[in-house]
Amino acid sequence: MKYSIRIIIYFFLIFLPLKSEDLTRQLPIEKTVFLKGITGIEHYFDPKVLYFNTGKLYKLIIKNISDSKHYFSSNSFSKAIFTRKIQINFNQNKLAEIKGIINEVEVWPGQEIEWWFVPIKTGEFNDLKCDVEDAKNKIKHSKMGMIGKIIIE
Ligand SMILES: [Cu+2]
Repeated sequence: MKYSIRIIIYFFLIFLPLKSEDLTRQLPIEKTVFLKGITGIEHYFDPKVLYFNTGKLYKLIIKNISDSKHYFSSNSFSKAIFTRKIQINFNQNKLAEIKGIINEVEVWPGQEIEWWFVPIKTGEFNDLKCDVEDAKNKIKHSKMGMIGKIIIE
């Protein structure tokens, strides 16, 4: 009898940690990417390289501190993650949550959004770009240097 109780306890100790959990309900790891630049001169992501790990929940704040609107667009990255939501805040209050598959976001000057996601696939994604056209010289921001890389390990 004692022996079988011990077996049951061992069974729980071994298999309980393997119980699956909802990965989208973890405490998020916060990261910020700034959209920077001056119309007619330069546009860029800061940092230009973003790192993430699979299985972790991230809250990526995409913050536009420039004088132009910008895209944060990477097709291959969007296929390597599960998006929990895009959250839009206004004056520290939640304004909206958008759910579903997101490929691209556009952020206006002085504004920011939060992209909540869990990376599910590893890889090096070189297609991060902004294809907004510069209001002065009519060249795409990506051609003026607004490109970047996302690495999921
Ligand atoms: Cu741009």
